[in-house]
Amino acid sequence: MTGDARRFRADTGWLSPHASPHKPHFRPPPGAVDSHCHVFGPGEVFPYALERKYTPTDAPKENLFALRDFLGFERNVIVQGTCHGTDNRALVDALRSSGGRARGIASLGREVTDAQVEELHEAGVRGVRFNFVKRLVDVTPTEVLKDIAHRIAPLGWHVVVYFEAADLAELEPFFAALPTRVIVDHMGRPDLRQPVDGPEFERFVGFMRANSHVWSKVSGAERLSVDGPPGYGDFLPFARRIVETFPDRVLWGTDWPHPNMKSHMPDDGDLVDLLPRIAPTADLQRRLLVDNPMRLYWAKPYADIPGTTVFDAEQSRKGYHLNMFCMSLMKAANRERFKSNERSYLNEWSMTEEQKQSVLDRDYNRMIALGGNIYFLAKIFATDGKSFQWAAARMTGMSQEDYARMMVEGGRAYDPASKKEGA
Ligand code: 0GY
Repeated sequence: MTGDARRFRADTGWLSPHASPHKPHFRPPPGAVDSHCHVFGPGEVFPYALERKYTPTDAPKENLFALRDFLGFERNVIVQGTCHGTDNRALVDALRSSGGRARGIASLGREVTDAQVEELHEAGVRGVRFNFVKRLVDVTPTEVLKDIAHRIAPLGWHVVVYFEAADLAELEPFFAALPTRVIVDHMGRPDLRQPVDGPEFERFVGFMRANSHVWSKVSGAERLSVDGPPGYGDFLPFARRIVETFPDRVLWGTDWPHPNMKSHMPDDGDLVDLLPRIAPTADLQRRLLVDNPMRLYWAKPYADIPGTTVFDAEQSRKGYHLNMFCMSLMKAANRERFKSNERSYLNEWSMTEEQKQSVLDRDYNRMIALGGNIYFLAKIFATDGKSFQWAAARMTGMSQEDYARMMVEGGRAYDPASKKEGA
């Protein structure tokens, strides 16, 4: 392509993102993820696709990352916009520049090679987007989409789907049969003038209820609301119903830079301020903004090794004060102070209440889950006059004698009930 052809002019009347959103009053919990946003271009570097249905103003990664920090988020999930077609280069570039703080959802054509999919995975892509909104794309036949879904499933990726509420009935069997999790953009675009318990939204809730692999983004207030800014009042009961009914299957995102908005360009601070009204408790907020997206996008491949917690950087950060408390017990004077009043000594450390309680309970498995490292925790049981063997037996729920015999006889597979090696 020549230099000239790379100069793009945004569509007439195109609305650019808000230049100076206000600082949200709501502070997202630590580790919050904006799970639906885009990067567009810059067109000079990453040309827009020939088959696009709109030409936006550039919305580069630098602006997205600055907004992330300003709004109080830590991570992004960047969704390939239709204006880039199946050319994921702008997305990959943003992911690679994010220092591991962004994951991506790509668009793939049937011609994509396994090597290309591997490369996308390595860059941080964790899903593929199927778009059924006719004003945005020439819809791809479901047979092709099914093939793609089966190719990406072994990587642990999922499928993000975007469709209009009226098309759910027809698409439902296809979504139900997909071999991966299915994440619905903007609650399947309900008509907010209809009641929240009316037939259209009941169909969507029923669809989620019947399909435990289906999740929803409770985003898109600015697109769906008829009431409009700043409160987007008609959006709230719909989003809140989904959050309260499916608290472990919801995500939220800004949808920056809000492509194709015609009525207004939202202030992203207003959108963040809707969160406590969509997810009214701290627990729901943490699941929506941290736990769910982390599970979906930053899951550790070693997180489910039975009986093992890998002491990685995250655990180390989490357990820092707990482990420093343990190290303090190296000094006899500190051991004395701890033994004379455990609670008051623990209160000198900026540990969480849960960490303190786990120490008081001598619950070593809990301490490990909360970031404790056994080599530091050893200072606690040494202070109690106990050995490593005593601690290991306690953590596995065995007597010290059975534990010792198991180790002598070759390790974990020993079954103390039969006093023999297990299967
Ligand atoms: C959204 C919604 C829209 C556009 C796209 O990829 C896109 O072009 O997602 C829309 O126009 O409704 O989620 O950003």
